[in-house]
Amino acid sequence: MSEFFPDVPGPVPFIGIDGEGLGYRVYDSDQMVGDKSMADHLRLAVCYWHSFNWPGSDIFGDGTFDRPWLARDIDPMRAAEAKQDAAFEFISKLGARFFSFHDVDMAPQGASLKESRANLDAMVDRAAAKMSQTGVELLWGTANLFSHPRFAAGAATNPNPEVFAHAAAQVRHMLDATHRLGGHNYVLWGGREGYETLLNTRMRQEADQLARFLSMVVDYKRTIGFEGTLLLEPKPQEPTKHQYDYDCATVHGFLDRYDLLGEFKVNIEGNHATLAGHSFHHEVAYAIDHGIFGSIDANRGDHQNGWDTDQFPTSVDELVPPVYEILRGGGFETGGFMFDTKLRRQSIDRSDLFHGHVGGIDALAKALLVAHKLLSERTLEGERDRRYAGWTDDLGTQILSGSLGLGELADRAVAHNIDPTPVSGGQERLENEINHAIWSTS
Ligand code: XUL
Ligand code: CO
Repeated sequence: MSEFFPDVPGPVPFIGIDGEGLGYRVYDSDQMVGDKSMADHLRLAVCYWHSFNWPGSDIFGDGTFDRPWLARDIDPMRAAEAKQDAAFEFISKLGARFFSFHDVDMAPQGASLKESRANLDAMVDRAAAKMSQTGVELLWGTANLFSHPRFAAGAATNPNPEVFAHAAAQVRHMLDATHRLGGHNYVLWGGREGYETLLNTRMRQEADQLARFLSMVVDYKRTIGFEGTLLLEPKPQEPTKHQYDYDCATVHGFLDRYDLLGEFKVNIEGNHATLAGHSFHHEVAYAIDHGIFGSIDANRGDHQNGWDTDQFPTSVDELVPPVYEILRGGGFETGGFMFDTKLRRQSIDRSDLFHGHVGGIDALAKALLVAHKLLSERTLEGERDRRYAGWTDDLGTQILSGSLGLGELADRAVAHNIDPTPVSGGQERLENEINHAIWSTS
């Protein structure tokens, strides 16, 4: 079998900061950072769709990339095999431990659900063999419930229950496939679980449908003994005007309302956080603090654009805070950094796919080193402890334990003339500490 990336003959090497050519300048997979290697901290994954199943088209223009298996005149199963060969060649040369895929990325859709299922089963068998040859593992599987016209008005939230049923068939099958491949997680991104206009929408009805769908997924997971984590991926809009899984706090409230807390965690995407009007830092900190953190889709947006550009995450400044919160929370359990990233349309050399991933991985590795330093020196935790110290003293613990009511507390405040002196939040000093940690970490 001929190689698709002959210009990258073997595994991408670690070349160090002054190295030349294609290689990792910071990411040294076996280097220990605290008690874990870089590879074990970052749990890197490549996505099948943007990297192998997208021709480089956009809404104004055709595909620009050299992806021969996407040509129209090839037999669909032979095309899927060529794509899979190239994907596994890439993932192993890159040295990533994991990959992720949608059902429709890996196998062509047939004329019926049965035929689609047979196609996917054949490709999953082939993937299983590739995985055991290369040691690559599945971070997560997912079903594409947004591309086909039948899903234009949503999948689980569609006004037509037959669409719900079709989606159930796809999800059941992808859960089976993910389980068969030893997947560590299963993702549901509700790309069209939302609305285009409220004029024709019953929001409460759609929320009930979505919750019912998710409960069915939980039950089925138990039936087959799948032990991976179920993840919901928040996004506020695009493609729909409004998406119900808007951000982490909205997903959290939804899970609580429908008694599904504990069954799902979140898969946070950097660019989805910024589309929701939050920072990536905010979304990760929220999830860590509320016990729903699961995994990351690593990418970034463009500060001038209001859409999902899915660029490679190259800004260490932007990565340090979220990586810090992940470390503070104890790191990934079943999740990882999955590169939900797209090349720019002009990046047409085959090796550009390597450059994009290598640069993003190096930026994450640098952020990891800085975050580890900040955590081990307690730069932020020391500050946070001091700032909230009152809540571990008598007054704070009595308020939080519920032993004081509003009247008693007010009486105490009046009797002692409680009149606290404002203290500095020290924001600039802390921002400088972060910069110092970035500049001084090698
Ligand atoms: C879309 C997105 C998806 C999900 C998987 O914005 O991020 O690729 O990650 O369906
Ligand atoms: Co994503």
